[in-house]
Amino acid sequence: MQIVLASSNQNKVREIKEIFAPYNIQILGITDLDVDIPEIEENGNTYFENALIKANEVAKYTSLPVISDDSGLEVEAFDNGPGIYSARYASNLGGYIPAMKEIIKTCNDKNNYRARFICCIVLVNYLDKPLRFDGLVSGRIIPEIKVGNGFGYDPFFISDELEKTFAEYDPEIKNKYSHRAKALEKLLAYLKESNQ
Ligand code: ITT
Repeated sequence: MQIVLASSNQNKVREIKEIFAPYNIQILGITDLDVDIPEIEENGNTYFENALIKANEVAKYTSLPVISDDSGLEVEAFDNGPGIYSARYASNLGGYIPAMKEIIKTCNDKNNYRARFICCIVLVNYLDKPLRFDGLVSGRIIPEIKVGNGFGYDPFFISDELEKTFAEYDPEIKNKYSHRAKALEKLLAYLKESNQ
C-alpha cells in the first residue's frame, strides 16, 4: 500500500517514515508526486481543521490515500499555547531557542511546568469521509534546553513516561512514545483491521 504524506516539514516526514518502516506501507512525500503544489495556508482553528486543509489540498493532485499531521505543544502556564500556532510562534521569535526561552520564563513566573504535545492525523482518499486519529503525550517543560535529536520543541520537554527530553534519546524512543507515534499507532491498527 502507498500513502502520500501531505507535509513540508522534513522532520515530521522522517519520523513518520521511520514509524511506518516495519509495515508493508510505503510513505510518499509531496515531492514524489512530481506536481507543483502551491503553499497551503493553515487557517483552521483546530488541529483537525488544519490537518484536513492540508490533506484535502494534496488529495487534489493524487488518487492515492493521503495523510496529514497537524501538531503542537500546549503549555499550561502559557494558556495552553502555542498550540496550533507552535510553528508560527517560533518563526515569529526567530527560532526554537528564543521560543523555548520565552516559554521557560513564563513557566518560571507561574511556577507551572505542565505541558503536552498533541498530534492529529487525518486520512483522506480512503473512505468517502475523512478519518481522524489523535495522539497526546503529557509531560513537563524543563528550564534547560538540551539540543540533540528530534526537532522543534523537543529539547525542553520530558514525557511523563520517560526520564529525559525527546531530544536526548535515539529516534526509536521518541518514535515509540511521542504524540505522533500514538496517533499513527491508531491509524496503523485501523488500516490493519480494514484490510482484513
Ligand atoms: P506541515 O504543516 O507542512 O506538516 P509544520 O511544521 O507547519 O509542517 P504544523 O503546522 O503541524 O506543521 O506545526 C507543528 C509544529 O509543532 C512544529 O513545527 C513544531 O514547532 C511543533 N511540534 C510538533 N510536533 C513536534 C515534535 O514531535 N517535537 C517538537 N516539536 C513539535
